[in-house]
Amino acid sequence: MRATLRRFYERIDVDQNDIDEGEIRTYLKKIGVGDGFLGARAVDAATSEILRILDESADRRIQWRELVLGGKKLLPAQLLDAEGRLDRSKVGDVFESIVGKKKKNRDQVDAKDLAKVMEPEIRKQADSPLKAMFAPMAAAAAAKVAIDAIASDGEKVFTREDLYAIVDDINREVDALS
Ligand SMILES: [Ca+2]
Ligand SMILES: [Ca+2]
Repeated sequence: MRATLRRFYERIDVDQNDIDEGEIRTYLKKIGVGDGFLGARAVDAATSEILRILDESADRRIQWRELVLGGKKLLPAQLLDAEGRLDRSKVGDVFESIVGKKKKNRDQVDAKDLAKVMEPEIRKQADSPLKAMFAPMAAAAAAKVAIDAIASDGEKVFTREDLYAIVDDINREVDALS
């Protein structure tokens, strides 16, 4: 089954009462953000980053509305148009740019492929040398979250069709709010 923003939200919000900090941590560990060297630090950093970009109301919880309005920020920034809306006409080019240098499996993107594309962007946005130093770790975490949001249920890779589907799904949810 293709991914939807609603099912992504429900995977994280175990008790069906907003997404809280503990649920973010549990979720990040489940998708492997805490694996390996600096794992605990990666979970802390990714939790703070997710709250920073999504928690508009600053109550350290993510309401469904906040995910709908901010969900696009979990996807590669190149998908956004000048108005900050996800632009489905960019999906083909963005997908090509991610698989660009791959030699095999060019019809699918995994977390490592995506981290390579996200790292320069994260490094550019880092406001201190320390944050820039952790760009590879941040990119690896962001890529794992993005893969989980975009890939079909149970998959660790996404295809061009998956990317079209989640872009359409998020835009539909944004329209449904207004
Ligand atoms: Ca919850
Ligand atoms: Ca909130």
